[in-house]
Amino acid sequence: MALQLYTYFRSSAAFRTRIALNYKGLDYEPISVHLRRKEHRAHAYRQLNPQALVPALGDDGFVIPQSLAIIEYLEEVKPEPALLPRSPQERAIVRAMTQLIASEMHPLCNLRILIYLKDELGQDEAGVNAWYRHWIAEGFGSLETMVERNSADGEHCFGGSITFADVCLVPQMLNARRFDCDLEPYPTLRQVDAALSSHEAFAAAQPSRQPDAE
Ligand SMILES: N[C@@H](CCC(=O)N[C@@H](CS)C(=O)NCC(=O)O)C(=O)O
Repeated sequence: MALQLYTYFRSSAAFRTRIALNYKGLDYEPISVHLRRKEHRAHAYRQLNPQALVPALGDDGFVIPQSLAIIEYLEEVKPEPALLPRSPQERAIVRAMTQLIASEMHPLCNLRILIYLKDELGQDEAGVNAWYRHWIAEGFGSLETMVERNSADGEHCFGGSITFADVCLVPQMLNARRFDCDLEPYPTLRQVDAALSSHEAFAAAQPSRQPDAE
């Protein structure tokens, strides 16, 4: 497979896809789309991804936007090593955790939301930070309980192996740290995050290790 990943080092949604690609041992060409320079809004990128967001995955002429669609696609085209458990019930729980992060938490804390709060709604830095920290606490509060119930070893969100939920957790934890969110109330999430961060698939996907890192 000749894969291209439209990515930005600091993008947590792109970070998810980098982890999944690494975990499955898939080579890809990273193509940097600089968000602060608004390269994602340029006509050429919109032609590829009308939503003007990163990531997007190119595969043989197809361009797939949305990080969850990308990781589901990778799971289908390269099922092993698996990022989903075997039973439908277990898969559903993993997808529920994944969506808690990617569909509930992340969209409220995304760059364009923070810029809108500041530029259009006149919020100062303290206001924007309060918004960010509120939604992180809402999401991680629930996720802490779910992971506590479902992790078999305290090193994975679900069971005893890496799943989509782990792929989404690590980037969201990094984001939360960047915004100085209080992570003390989430000991299980901190423990899982620490265990996963030393795994090479996660370490190599870190923003600081990307070719476009600043
Ligand atoms: N639901 C999308 C979210 C993608 C997204 O929001 N990407 C961010 C970077 S993490 C982005 O491109 N932001 C540009 C902007 O907000 O203008 C996904 O999972 O791929």
